[in-house]
Formats: sequence, C-alpha cells, structure tokens
Amino acid sequence: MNKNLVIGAGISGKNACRLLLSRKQSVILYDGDVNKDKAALAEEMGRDENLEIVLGTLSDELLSQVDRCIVSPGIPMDAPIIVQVREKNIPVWSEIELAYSMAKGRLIAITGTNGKTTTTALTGEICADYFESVFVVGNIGNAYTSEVNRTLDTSVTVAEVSSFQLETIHQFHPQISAILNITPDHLNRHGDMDTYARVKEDVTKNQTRDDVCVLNYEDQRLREFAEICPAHVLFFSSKQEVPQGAWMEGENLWLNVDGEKEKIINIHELNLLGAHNYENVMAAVLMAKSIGIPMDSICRTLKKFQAVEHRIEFVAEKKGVAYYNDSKGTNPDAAIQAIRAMVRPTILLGGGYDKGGEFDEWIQAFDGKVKLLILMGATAQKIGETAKKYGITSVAYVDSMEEAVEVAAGNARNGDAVLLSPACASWGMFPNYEVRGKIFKDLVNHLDD
Ligand code: UMA
Repeated sequence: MNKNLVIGAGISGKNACRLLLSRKQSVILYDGDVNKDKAALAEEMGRDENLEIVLGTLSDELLSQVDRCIVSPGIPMDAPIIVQVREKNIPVWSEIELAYSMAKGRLIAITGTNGKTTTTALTGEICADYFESVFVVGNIGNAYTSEVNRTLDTSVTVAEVSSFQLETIHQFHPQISAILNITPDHLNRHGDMDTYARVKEDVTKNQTRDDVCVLNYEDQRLREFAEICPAHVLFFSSKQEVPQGAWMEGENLWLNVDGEKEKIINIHELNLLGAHNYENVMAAVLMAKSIGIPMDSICRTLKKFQAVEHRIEFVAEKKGVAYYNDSKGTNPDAAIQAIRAMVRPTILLGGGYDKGGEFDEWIQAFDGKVKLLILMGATAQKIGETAKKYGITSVAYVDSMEEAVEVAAGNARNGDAVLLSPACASWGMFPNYEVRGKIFKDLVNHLDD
C-alpha cells in the first residue's frame, strides 16, 4: 500500500518521480510506450529501491497498492490507464498539484491560450532582477517538480500552466494568477470551448479576495468571468483605459492600480513587436506590481527583455529574404498574431497535428500578404481546402521540413519573408514544437547567403 503511481515518463513524470523518491516515497513509474528502454530509465532515475517501472499494462494487483496517481499533462483523462485508476477511486493529481503541495514560497501562475510563454519568461525575469530566489517552471519546459526541493519560504515561483495541467488540480493556489486570453485550442482533448475555458478559469479556484487575478479586458469571456472570479481582479487592455489595471494609449503603456495614473513605458523602448506582446508586457507588469516590485526595477527589465525562442523569432537574412521561426504558433490564434506582425510579402509554412480546430480566421488574416502557402502534416489538406475557399490558390504540399525550406527558398525573392507559423501542434512529424523550430532554424542557417 501507499504507493504513488506516476503516469508518463516524460519531463513531468520523471521529475515527479525524483521528487517523490527524494522524500522516501514509493513510486511506480508507468508509461504506455512499450518501446521505452526500461533499464535505461531505471539508470536515469538512480536505481532507487523504492522505484518500480512498468511499461504497457499495469496489473490490478499493482494498482491495488496505489493510493495516489500523479498524471503527466499529455495524458488525456479518457486514456485507458486513467479510466482504470478512476474506477478504483484513486485520486488523480496533476504534476503541478504534487509540486505545489511540497513547494515553499509564493506562486504566480500564468495561463491563457497564447502569450503564456513570453509572459512567464518576462515575469520570471522581472522577479529574478528583484528577488533573491526565483524559479520559472511549468509548461515553459521546466517541470515544477524539478525545482521544489530548492524553493525557500522567501522564493517566488513563476509557473506557466496549461489547460492540461489544470485539469487535475485540487489545492493548487497561486497568490497571483493571470488568464491572458481564451480562444479555441486543444478542443480534441477538452471537447468544447466552454469546458476548455472553465479548465483555464480553474487557475483561480482556490484564490480569495486577498489574491490577485490579472485578466484581459478585451476578451469578452474573461470580462464576464471577472464578475465571479474569487480573486481581486486587475485588467489589462490594448484598446481602452481600465479602472483598475493597465492599458495602452497611443505609444504608451499606463498603469492604475492604487488610484494614481502612472506611465509604465513607451512601446518603442521594448524589444517586443505587436499588440499581443504589449498585452503580455502589461500582464507581466501587473503581476510584478502585485508582488511588490517597484516600477523602476520593472522598467529596467522591460528594456532589456528579448523575444523568446520560437515565437516570431528572427532567424537569418539569406539573399535578401528574412526568415522567421514561429514554431510556437501551435494554434490558429497564435499564428494570426505572427502573420499580422509580417510587413513583407510572405511565404508561409504551416500545418501539422490535427487538434480538430478550424483555419478560416487564420487564412482570413493573411490580408493579401501570403504569396505562397507551403503545407505539411495531417492538417495540410484541410488547410489547403480552407485556403481555396478564400481564393488562395498558391499552395504547395510537402512531406518534410527539409522540403518545405527548399521550396520556400526556391520561391522567395529579395525583400520577401519566410515564416514558419504552422497554426498546428508539431506532433506526428516532430516530438515537440521546439524540435520543429530548431530543425527549421538549422535548415535556414545552412542556406547560401
Ligand atoms: N504517454 C503515455 N500515455 C499517453 C500519452 C503519453 O504513457 O496516453 C507518455 C509518453 O510515452 C511519454 C510521456 O507520456 O513518455 C510524455 O508525457 P507528456 O506528454 O505529459 O510530456 P512531458 O515530457 O511530461 O512534458 C509536459 C508538457 N507536455 C504536454 O503537455 C504535452 C510540456 O509542455 C511541459 O513543458 C512539460 O510537461 C513540463 O511541465 C509542452 C506542450 O506541448 C511544451 N504543451 C502543450 C502546449 O503548450 O500547447 C500543452
């Protein structure tokens, strides 16, 4: 009895496992992939006597020894192993719930469909420039459980949390939360928009009036959610002044949290492009102010902060063609922001894993800028059909990133841009969007100057 079952031997599962073993708890590490190397995995986990590794099928006998299940975010709630666990009434905890239950210090949790990674990285950097002990964790690629043993009572942890991670939280309680926006994504996992939105809103479920929640005023759903949000709400808006929060007016960002209007910064002092990024900056400033960081310190960090990798990232100029990597554009809404940020005629590389979404709005946002659409992956045909509906006929279908870059380079002329912004997840062709982006960058960097 009293064993933990950790499901998924990826970044989250392995770190959850290490954390539990460091606390002398017994763990069964389970992974559905029977092709994983069990011996190598055991070696990697330090051959602990409290650890048992199971691949493929988990026997009822082993399951009867389990009293808590820690689930990796990539495992859907209808996966057979989760059904098996739930039938036995074993509580299912998200990896971030486990981390939260053991971590010390204060927590900032950032969610939303797009902009999470940039906002988390920026908030983390603002905090790190002011506080002694700061950790940046979560969906950004650094499992929360990997840092728990280093947290102190004085620590501030800044977590990027996805809807997958929020699905199985229980006591998870950030002092400051942010929901940046909610647009369709991951509908194949969550079913419908309402369920997806509710999961995101759950980041606030244990918050009280003593806590802060930062919300996007321009998102109708979030503006309505503010009425029932249990935390004290601060808004940000790229369009209009808000009574409590931050907003953009002309070229300046403004703040009003204590009844005093205060200028944050002129947008030209930032190294980030586009209205969506100014929203991310405002959200980060509101969170930083709420945790007690003075404006002069916040502004120093804002002025030096650079865009994160894979998010409208400039790669290189080759033969007068500018190449951009937006591999993190894993849904239409994120990809819309990227195409809007382009000022040159653009060859656009898109397509990937099929999450069940629609591509109409993305294609409508092309605004005559896309001179060639190069498509790959499971969604290629669906995107191609949608493009045809809107009169876009300059479409090429390719089977690999190598071919995509070759076709792009062959068709690009001096003054054009080539943008990888797939509007789809990478799964099916790549293990994750980072690998997809790195392969793209590598291919671009090898093109002739
Ligand atoms: N597996 C099973 N059964 C299944 C599915 C997967 O056993 O039904 C196993 C796989 O064989 C693999 C392991 O589970 O060994 C992978 O687990 P995982 O998919 O949860 O991935 P991790 O490596 O733990 O990474 C996760 C996040 N991945 C996902 O949510 C899909 C990472 O976010 C995150 O950085 C990491 O935890 C640390 O917190 C990535 C992501 O794509 C960036 N996130 C999505 C997004 O941003 O859109 C939500």
